Amino acid sequence: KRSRPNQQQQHHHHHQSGPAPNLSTRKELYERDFPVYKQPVEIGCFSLDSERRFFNDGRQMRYYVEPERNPNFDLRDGYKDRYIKRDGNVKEKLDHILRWILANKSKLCSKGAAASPCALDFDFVTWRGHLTKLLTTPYEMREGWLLAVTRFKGTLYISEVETEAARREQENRTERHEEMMYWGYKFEQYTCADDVHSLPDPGGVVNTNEAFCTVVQTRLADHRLLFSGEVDCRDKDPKAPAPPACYVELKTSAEICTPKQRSNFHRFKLLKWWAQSFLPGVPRVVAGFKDDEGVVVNVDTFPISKISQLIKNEHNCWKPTVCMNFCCDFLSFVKQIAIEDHPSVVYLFSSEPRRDVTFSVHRDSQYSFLPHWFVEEMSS
Ligand code: 0WD
Ligand code: CA
Repeated sequence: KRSRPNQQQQHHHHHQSGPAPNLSTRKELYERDFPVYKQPVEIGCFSLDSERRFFNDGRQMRYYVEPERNPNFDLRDGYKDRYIKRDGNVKEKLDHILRWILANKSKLCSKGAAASPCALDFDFVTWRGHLTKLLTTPYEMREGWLLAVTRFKGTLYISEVETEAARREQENRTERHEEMMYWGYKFEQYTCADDVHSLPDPGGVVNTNEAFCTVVQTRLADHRLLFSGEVDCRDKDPKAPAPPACYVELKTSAEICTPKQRSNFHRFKLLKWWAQSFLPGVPRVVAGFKDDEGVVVNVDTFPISKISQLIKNEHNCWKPTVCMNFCCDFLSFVKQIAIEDHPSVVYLFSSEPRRDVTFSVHRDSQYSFLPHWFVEEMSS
């Protein structure tokens, strides 16, 4: 059983008073020029099959088949009898990304001194989803996060730790909520085909173990990043641009009937959608708007590059530059704090809404996440 991180040693310094200040999440502090964010480049991909086995290839790639504008897709169909749900109790941490790194070791590693046989040319390795959480932090009023960081051979690995609040929410999920989580995957099945020339198969089984993930390289200011994110499907046109520009992100959202609903959609949903797809350079989100019965009543495409204009009329709305500057400053903060280079040392960063980001240090604890098979192979 793990102890709660806030019972561990805490550091509560302020800027003036010491070498280890916490990081503010106040949005006003991040309203600066947009930082340099290099065009993300896909340097590889991997697939997870129906049994969650890893493959260093794109076998799980799917192809987008544009639906009608008003399709009436029944998202409840198959929930009881054609749904295989991934086991959420298995915490995979960074394992799949680490497997991908080992499978591509020869092209990634720059040989250093004899003492460090393989050093990556990256400052950070993480999931895209963790970076999305960082981007939205200055606007997050409900959920906190815990990010574990380990410095190993100069690279900082970032892996999420489930918060107590998230664990409780998962345990207390209603049957209705459980079913609604299926709806997003069902929408994917209505709009994705397994092959370039085939059509979607709404009569098939939805298996959420299956995934196709892109691995991208980019730079945010002076932070060299390697991250991976799950991609729903790609444009099937052979003349479509190369990845990630051909990728399509699929979403479902409640049908918008009132000005209040539209405003909330702009202020909260579009922030999450923008952050998630902007990071890997996925250019568009296709959204299925569903009614309370789980029927998709209309479908709309949102180009990521148009989202910031779309929200400009919204009062007190989020700003992309705040998201990116906060993420950038958080990564600088991590570089400054996570000094000791050791695979079992974890710097645990903690965020709660409207609070500064704090951290604590843990040696050989339950937070250590770099597996032995990774540490050993990177050391030889
Ligand atoms: O804490 C996490 N987020 C972890 C994610 C811990 C361990 C593993 N993963 C991995 C899985 O291998 C999964 O394939 O998450 C991968 C997706 O990573 P991501 O792209 O960085 O995550 P995110 O951007 O949050 O989610 C992308 C999609 C989701 O689609 P929507 O449209 O709902 O954003 O990945 C799915 C989901 O379909 N997804 C997950 N699949 C498996 N395990 C998970 C998860 N923990 N979280 C989201
Ligand atoms: Ca999706």
